[in-house]
Amino acid sequence: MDPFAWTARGAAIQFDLFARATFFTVAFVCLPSCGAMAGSLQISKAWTPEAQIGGDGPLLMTIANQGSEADSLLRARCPVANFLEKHTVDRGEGAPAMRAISSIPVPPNQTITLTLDSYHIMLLQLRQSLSVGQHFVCSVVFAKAGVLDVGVEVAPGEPH
Ligand SMILES: [Cu+2]
Repeated sequence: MDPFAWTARGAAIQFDLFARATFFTVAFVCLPSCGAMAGSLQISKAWTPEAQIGGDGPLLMTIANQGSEADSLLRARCPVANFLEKHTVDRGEGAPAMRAISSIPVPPNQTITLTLDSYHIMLLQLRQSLSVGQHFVCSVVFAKAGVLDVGVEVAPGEPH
């Protein structure tokens, strides 16, 4: 066997084990749902609907900026998805359409809620199926607040 292929396969298996370990650890530590806080930002009610492996789905959450400076959500990474994008929804002529953007603005002294018809994060190419009640952790990176580890719940709607 080609040694490079073997190495790549070993790395993929290690990553998969890591993702599973993270997934199950969070399931125990983070019930029913986790809040995360860094600097003047607080994230709550992070959730995603159920979805099939290989599919896409929105990652939604509430972000409270209690500071007097604007921040912005630069990127996110979740063990359950191969890629993530930040999206907004354009409403021109015709049907509303999602569009990838480079960052999501988080204005000062405001609480924003990501929704499917406004700013949101999109999980692309899910590495596993997601069913209601599961939990996982995503890293969300902000320009000023830095990295927040956010517990995400798979839910039929916004958690209470
Ligand atoms: Cu989207």
